Amino acid sequence: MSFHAAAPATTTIRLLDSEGRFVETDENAEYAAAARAIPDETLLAMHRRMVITRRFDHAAHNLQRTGQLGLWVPSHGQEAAQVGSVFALRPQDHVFPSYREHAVTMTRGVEPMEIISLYRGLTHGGWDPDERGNTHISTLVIGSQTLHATGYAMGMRLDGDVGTGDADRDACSIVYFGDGATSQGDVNEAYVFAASYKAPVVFFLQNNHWAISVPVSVQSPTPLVDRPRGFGIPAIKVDGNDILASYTASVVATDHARSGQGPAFVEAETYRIGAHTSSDDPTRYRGDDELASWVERDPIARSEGYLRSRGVTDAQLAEFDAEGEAVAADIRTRTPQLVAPPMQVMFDHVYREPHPRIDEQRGWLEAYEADQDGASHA
Ligand SMILES: Cc1ncc(C[n+]2csc(CCOP(=O)(O)OP(=O)(O)O)c2C)c(N)n1
Ligand SMILES: [Mg+2]
Repeated sequence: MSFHAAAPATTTIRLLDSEGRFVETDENAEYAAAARAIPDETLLAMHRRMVITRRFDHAAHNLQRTGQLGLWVPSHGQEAAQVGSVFALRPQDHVFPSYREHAVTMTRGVEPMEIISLYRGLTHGGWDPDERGNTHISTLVIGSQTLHATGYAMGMRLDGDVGTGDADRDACSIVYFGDGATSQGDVNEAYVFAASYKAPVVFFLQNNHWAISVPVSVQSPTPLVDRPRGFGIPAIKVDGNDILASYTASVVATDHARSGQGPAFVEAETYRIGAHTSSDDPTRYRGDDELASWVERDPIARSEGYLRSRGVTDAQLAEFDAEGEAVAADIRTRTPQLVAPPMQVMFDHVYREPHPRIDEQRGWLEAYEADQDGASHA
């Protein structure tokens, strides 16, 4: 399915209604055909990942409320957008997440405790992309990861890793960012470079309607999906709480990028059910009715409805709940046991190679600590 032919520009691709019933229309026909071909094992694997992430997210939030984490960034409500997109990736693709993509990073092999350690303030990002499915560390500087992903994709193109037709070689990068990030200069510069250099990068926007307390209507008078089109990047909007739409659109977008035709863009319309972070109180700026209308479109309930219509049993679904509970129990046990590393490690990953200014600062700290030690023994 070609990106341009896939659907009219004004369509929001939706394949599951709020009860999880399959919806087929003239406009979504190509996506519907692709969705019907998804094997049951993939549907189950995606559902499992969503359920585990939701349970992990709640447990981590509770750990923050009991003082075990410095901060938590909830992902509740955005599971289908994240899981559908990451399941479209191949091992050789590279992932550039922001701070809320727990389902994405865990699917690529990041350990739950690595995410927990980050939000306990014990690491600067804490994993090696080479060992974690080419998952680069979470970027908290809004939008800057779009440039990292674009630059990486430009390199992939220079290396000849696009358009060879070899499924194990052709690669793309995917970058996750939010509606608020679209207002950053970095994001728009990334669009320019990606389009000009035909970089194999997929821009995956999770429009969760809020940038902390600023509604998306303030970010742009035009639909966000129209912006990349102005830069020459083909773009599609999907119901981001619909796992089938998120997955099929991401397959189309990543295939487009890997084929050498240049960047692609997916806007997944979703909603942040929880607070922006554990430091935020959303009742100060949004109403109960808005929240309730999105709770009704819960991505996990819709996926579950669809799976049941395909004959998945209570017992199978209960297994995923049990797995999620085991992950939650594990982080509850292990988080209080985490040990703070020596202060010097904060210099370790500033640069990949040794750097004289960093060595100088590390040396200063060591001398200072030795001096303090000496003073306390005097
Ligand atoms: C460059 C920069 N400016 C401001 C901030 C403060 N900040 C943190 S999160 C956020 C809102 C981001 O909203 P959005 O892009 O929609 O992502 P979401 O949190 O909704 O997932 C802001 C302004 C930041 N981290 N980096
Ligand atoms: Mg947002």
